[in-house]
Amino acid sequence: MERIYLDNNATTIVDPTVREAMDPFYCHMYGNPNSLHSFGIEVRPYLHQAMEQMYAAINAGDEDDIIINSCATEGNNTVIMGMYFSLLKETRKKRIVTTQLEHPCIREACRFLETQGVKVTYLAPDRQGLITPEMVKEVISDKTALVSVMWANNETGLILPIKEIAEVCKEKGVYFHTDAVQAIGKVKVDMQDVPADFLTFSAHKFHGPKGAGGLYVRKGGMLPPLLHGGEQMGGHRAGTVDVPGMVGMGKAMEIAVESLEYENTHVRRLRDKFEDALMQIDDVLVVGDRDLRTPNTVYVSIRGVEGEAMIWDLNQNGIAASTGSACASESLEASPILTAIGADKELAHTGVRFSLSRFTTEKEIDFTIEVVKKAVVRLRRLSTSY
Ligand code: C6P
Repeated sequence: MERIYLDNNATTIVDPTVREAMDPFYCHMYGNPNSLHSFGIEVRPYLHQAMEQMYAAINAGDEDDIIINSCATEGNNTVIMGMYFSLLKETRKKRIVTTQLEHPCIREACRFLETQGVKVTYLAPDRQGLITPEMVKEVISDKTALVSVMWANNETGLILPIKEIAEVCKEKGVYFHTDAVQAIGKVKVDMQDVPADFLTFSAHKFHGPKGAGGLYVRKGGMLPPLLHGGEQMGGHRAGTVDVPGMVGMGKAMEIAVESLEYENTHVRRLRDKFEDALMQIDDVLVVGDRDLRTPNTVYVSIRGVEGEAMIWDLNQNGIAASTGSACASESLEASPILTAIGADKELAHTGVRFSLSRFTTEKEIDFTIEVVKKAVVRLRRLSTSY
């Protein structure tokens, strides 16, 4: 049975070109870039090139920093914990503003800080699933140190008005962080246009390797390190640099930006075709206006069909999708986003996320449409509530 991968918001296939770029750094050029001998020296130009690729991909300024780390969870924790030690702990600024839409690595880091006396506001999305600049403006006070709002939501694909939210924070003199994990390669990310202080990304979400991530830090906004130790990353993140990971992330980011047009035409067309077919089924709700979403994502709720049951039927047919965030896949809680946008309890248990990529084919989408239609008929027949 051929398998079909429609869970690209969880992780992506490594682009073969990226893998090729990484390959020499495992068994051939394996030196530690901090070493003074030829093994170390020979890898440095490749790291420099990877940095250049990342700077160019997000249009970072020469005086800005990108701290290479292991994943978005690390980047996001570096910002939340770093702000705690540099500002929240020692000054009268004791507040963080974030949203109910954030990934657990923001939410749980904030919850931990609440145990340390920090006050956190978790903004609820509106009925469209969005956070507006006005909502942010309303809750910022002179005690707010940091606002953290994701650029694109991992479950719904909804794109938040990050430029406008960043501008509100700048106007109010508050640090602004955005988790751009689901935005890179899907929307244009231009740090000259968006006045965010910190931005997080993770290579495995844009066809790069797992275990490599980055944290953009605007000039002058340096944070204390999360990992203390050696002088790597200018002392901002200790630990030997994962050379293949960094090279792969640079290459993947370059290709992701070059593929933006393709994502927004070809991938979008396949997504829309799939979504149109879903909408032909009775009692189906797709969350969020499609023009406000990343071009690869559909989050659908099918009345009478439990999300887990649909995932099981899809999996039996070789199709991979998810009920939401991969890291919450074992939780039987109702989807927080469906709950937040006001879906009733039954509907909130029926969310299924399909996320495409530039490697998804039309044939795969056509096959998936047929499988979903059959699964809906079968599962609704078994349902006691439909
Ligand atoms: N979301 C999903 O299925 P890591 O794994 O640390 O590189 O990325 C964490 C992360 C942070 N922010 C956002 C918006 C994310 O989507 C993720 C990962 C996956 O939705 C796995 S839980």
